Amino acid sequence: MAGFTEEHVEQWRTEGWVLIPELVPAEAIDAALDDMWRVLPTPEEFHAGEGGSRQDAFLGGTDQRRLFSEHDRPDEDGPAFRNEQFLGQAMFPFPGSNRLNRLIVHPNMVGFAEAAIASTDLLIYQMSIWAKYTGVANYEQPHHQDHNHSVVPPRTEPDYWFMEGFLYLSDVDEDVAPTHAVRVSDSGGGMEVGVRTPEQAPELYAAERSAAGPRGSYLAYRPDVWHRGVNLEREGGARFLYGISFKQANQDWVGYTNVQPRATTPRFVRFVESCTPRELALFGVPLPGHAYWDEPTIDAMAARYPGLDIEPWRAGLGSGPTGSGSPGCR
Ligand SMILES: O=C(O)CCC(=O)C(=O)O
Repeated sequence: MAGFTEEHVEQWRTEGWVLIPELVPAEAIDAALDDMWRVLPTPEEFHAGEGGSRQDAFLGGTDQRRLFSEHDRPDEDGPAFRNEQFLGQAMFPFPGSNRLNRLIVHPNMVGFAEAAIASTDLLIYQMSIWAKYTGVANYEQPHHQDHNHSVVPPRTEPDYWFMEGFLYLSDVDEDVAPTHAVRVSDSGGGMEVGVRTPEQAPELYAAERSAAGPRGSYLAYRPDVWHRGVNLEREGGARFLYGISFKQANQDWVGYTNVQPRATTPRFVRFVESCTPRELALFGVPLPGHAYWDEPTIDAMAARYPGLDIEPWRAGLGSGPTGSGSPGCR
């Protein structure tokens, strides 16, 4: 249990969300930032209009904006979903040193997800960075629960839990839009479709708490938590969150980001080559000893990822599952 306590686990389970300050050490975040600046402008570059093609890519085209047009209520001042709030998503795997990619399997974060969900048979199903820069949009949202991580209405009992999460890649102070969230004991729990404006549900706005925290913090929340994004107020400010979410291995109905379309890119190959079997199991790679593996397939795996330590798979041939994943599942 590194970086978190029993209380953090208990709060996620009973209240639906928890902020774990500095779950990932700030040094690990800082060491990964050069990789992020290869795909997103720094706050200074963005606000000076000097982000070049990264800035253009962030602002996106009209097609990208239209994706969210069902939410578009640009004439309203108050909390609302607005297209521009959702610009600035950058998808794993990232180019560069591989450090930004490695954050996704940081042992403290994976350890927390395993402890809170009470399973070691987990998959990472969301892996993208979301950048917000002051002034791009009015980022103020209405309260809502996330229905967009599942193709069926999420059940809220422990057997069906999954964990949505944001790893903070920048310090998220009060004036750079910490997510606001309501404890399940304050909201009464359960899931309801749609948004709640301050007029419709003043009690949610009165009970909301800010999830401000330093970089390296991890905000973990369940789909039944009412929450909302708020506006960035700091002049020249920005906020960078890494959406990293975990589900149980049999939850086919839960999803968000698919890595498969990028699985043959050099950056993914490099990431795989840096992983242990347990880390790769988080992406669906069968553990050593799984029936999937025979000698030709292990040879093909070694050819596809030449730098991967393939020995655990060879040693596991015919031995049945290894590691602590559920026998035979992966
Ligand atoms: O950006 C945030 O702080 C939260 C955003 C959010 O809840 C959403 O867009 O569904």
